[in-house]
Amino acid sequence: MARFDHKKIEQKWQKRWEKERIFEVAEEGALRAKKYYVLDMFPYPSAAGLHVGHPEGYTASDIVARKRRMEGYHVLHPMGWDAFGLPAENYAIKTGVHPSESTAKNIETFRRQIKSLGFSYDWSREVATSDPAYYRWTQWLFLLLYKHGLAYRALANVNWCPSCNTVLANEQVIDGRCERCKHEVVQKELKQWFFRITKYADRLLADLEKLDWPEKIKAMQRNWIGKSEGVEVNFKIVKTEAEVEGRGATMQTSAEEFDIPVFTTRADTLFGVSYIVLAPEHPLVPALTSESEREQVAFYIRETYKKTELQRTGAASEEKTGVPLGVSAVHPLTGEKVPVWIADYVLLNYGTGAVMGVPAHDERDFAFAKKHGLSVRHVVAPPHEVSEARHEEEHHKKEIRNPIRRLADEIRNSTYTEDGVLVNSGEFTGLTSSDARQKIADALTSAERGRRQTNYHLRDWLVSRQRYWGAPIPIIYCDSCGEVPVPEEDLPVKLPDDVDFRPTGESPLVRSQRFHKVKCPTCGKAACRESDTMDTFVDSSWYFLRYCDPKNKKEFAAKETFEYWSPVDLYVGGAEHAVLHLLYARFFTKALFDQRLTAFEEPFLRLRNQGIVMGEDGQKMSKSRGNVVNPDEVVGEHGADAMRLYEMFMGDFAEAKPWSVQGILGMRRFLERAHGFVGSGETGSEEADVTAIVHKTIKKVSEDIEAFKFNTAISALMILLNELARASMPEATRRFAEESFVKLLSPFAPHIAEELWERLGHRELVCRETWPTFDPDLARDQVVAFVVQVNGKLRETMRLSADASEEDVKAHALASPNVHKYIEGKEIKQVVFVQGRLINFVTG
Ligand code: ANZ
Ligand code: ZN
Repeated sequence: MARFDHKKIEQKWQKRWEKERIFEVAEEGALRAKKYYVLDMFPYPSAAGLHVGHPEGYTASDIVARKRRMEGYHVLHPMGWDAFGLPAENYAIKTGVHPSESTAKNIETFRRQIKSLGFSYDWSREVATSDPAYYRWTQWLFLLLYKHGLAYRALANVNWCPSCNTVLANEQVIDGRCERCKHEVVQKELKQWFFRITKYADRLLADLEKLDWPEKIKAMQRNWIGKSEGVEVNFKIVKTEAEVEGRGATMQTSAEEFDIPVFTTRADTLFGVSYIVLAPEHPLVPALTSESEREQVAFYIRETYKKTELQRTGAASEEKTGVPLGVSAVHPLTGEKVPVWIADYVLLNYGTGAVMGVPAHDERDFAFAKKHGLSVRHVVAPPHEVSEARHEEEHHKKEIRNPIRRLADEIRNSTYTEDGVLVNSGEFTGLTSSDARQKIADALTSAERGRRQTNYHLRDWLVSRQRYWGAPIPIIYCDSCGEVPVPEEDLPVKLPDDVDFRPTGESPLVRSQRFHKVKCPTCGKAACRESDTMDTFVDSSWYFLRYCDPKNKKEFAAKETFEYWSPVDLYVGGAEHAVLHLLYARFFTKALFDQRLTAFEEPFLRLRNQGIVMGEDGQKMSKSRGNVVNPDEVVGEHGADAMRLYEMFMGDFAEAKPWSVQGILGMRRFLERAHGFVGSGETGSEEADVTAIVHKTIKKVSEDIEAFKFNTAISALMILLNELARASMPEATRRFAEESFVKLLSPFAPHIAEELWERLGHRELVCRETWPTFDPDLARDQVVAFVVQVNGKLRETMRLSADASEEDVKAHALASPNVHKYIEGKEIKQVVFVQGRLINFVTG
């Protein structure tokens, strides 16, 4: 038998797949067949090249794609490049190499590396987001959203990285620092483009229920959307003329009245309010501020602008700064007056930008009250304390009239943030928190002092970037016409290549006169182009649609093909995209659905995330640690099939796991054994029911692939090979066994599988064969006759699975009338159980 020369085998079969265009799917004819769209998250073609983490997901999706093809589906399995982005631009700034040049080079490396692993991609559908033929449609999508009021420009306080000279999205700010360069982020007010994703908050939340996604990812999305149900409570502020004019406190003839709504999820704590606090930027602050406080208020507001949202909303333990406005607000139910403050821990753009302070039941409020000497009133007590107090009254100290009131008087120097039972809360005293929330909401509503309100934490998506290497935003500004969308026939708005893209704080595109200075498409007067580019998440959140019809010049996809392939049946990629990418893609899909451009509301029906591949030392792979594994070396030395098998054998697909050279050698040995055995005529001497073993393996491998348990599927293949090598069997059985083995192996190790298939005398490719099916009767576990005894006497025999548990066998035995009549009315003192053979009940 020939040596297992993986290089030769890989080249031979990769060439043949390519030449016969095996993995290209054409629509003609396919449109009536059942389809399966299996997608990988496309990579950013970094200068570092492919990481061994990439092929983990790619191998899994390839196994499913290959199995589906063998099951008779038309399979769309594409690959492309998330090619715009900062690293290429930063590299250009450092080295002078144009981003288009370095990106093209990186793509070439990635493509070569990915191809070397024998994935069954339809390369005729490759896309790159930096290609004008692609971003023309990114711009088209922008205009579509614009036309429907889903893209708008607004002045916004943005996170600004002074080192990268760019705006950062909230999620790119980690602990107040730029995700990329770790420089401290500051706030800056700029006109920015936004996508109105908040309009879809409720649908994005509700439709999660329809998806077969990891529960963890759904939970992260829910949390990000952050639906919060509560009440808006109006506090009235009466500013007397004395306060209005800053004159003597005796003149109170004319007075100004303001209604300040606050948003709370804890209406049950309403009687515990000891102050009201507004966000410093709240528009009513100047009007509310009393003369005596004006200076210190103005100073505090200026200080607030220097802080990022993260610094403002930090831990409760951090110092809670703030200043009083010198006015008071009226409690809507008690009429009591409480002071009004501003503090930066309250944010302007959530809820109403104002909060009722309840120090006894909220950590941040507590910290604030302690620092500023504000009162703390407990109005919710832990349920057990309330029941103890009640108990005391009934049984011991009859003289205590109202134990709940008494509890409230024991003001503790701490917070109680859980739900409980209301104390010291007027007519609501004694209610549980959840009852009280309803009753208080009703009371406020009927008194017209409040109303129920639902808020979402989700913010609109800030999409403009003051950078070069991205898709230009297709808008023109004209002095006479204002904001003018670029007419569709003028798309794409191409990135100029003569730009000095070194960052200065303004968009580099402004410096290309050719690009920036244009004629207004409406009136023809001199105008200028929007010079910001789009967040690369815009490019990468609709690419899965383009794969359906990647060469179409007239539409983003022809309706017929598009509706055939979409939505994606299986999406595989890293969990780091749990929130943004997946949420944005879902938003686009819904926006297109509303314009009747798609027939589906969710883009990815099934999602699976791979775990991270760590270095051999169990640490994250990084250049500085020197534990990075180079896929080229692994493929070169051990072969693509061994690498693919090992990626899948490492452990639970979704879990993080360390790389191991020993592990890959094990896979290599398995392949060598398969290469030596299949078609060799070599035979063992053991008697075994080979047919049953093969059927069981077909069942196991088929089911494990569906369940993403690739490691146990590979184990089953290894066991099968061992059994075959030991067994003696007739020629026909041997043929059936070997062919089944090769077919089952083929999605995992496609190159060697083709080679072995050929050796078995086939001219056709194994990847075009039919996936083997199993006979359920043969695949069933071995059945044996169990002996059931009562006190050592045979009373029954039962046919059960050889590995049935004691519990199972016991249940079956006791259910038999033959056994039951000897046991009835007696106590079972002991049970003797012999696996696969016998059960004996000993009675007293
Ligand atoms: C009174 C109260 C008492 C609160 C209590 C909590 C506990 P979620 O669940 O995130 O919606 N809040 C409301 N608007 C705010 C803003 N703009 N900036 C900072 N904090 C704000 O949180 C709602 C709670 O967050 C609200 O309920 C409010 O504090 C605070 F024992 O009101 B609560
Ligand atoms: Zn004009």
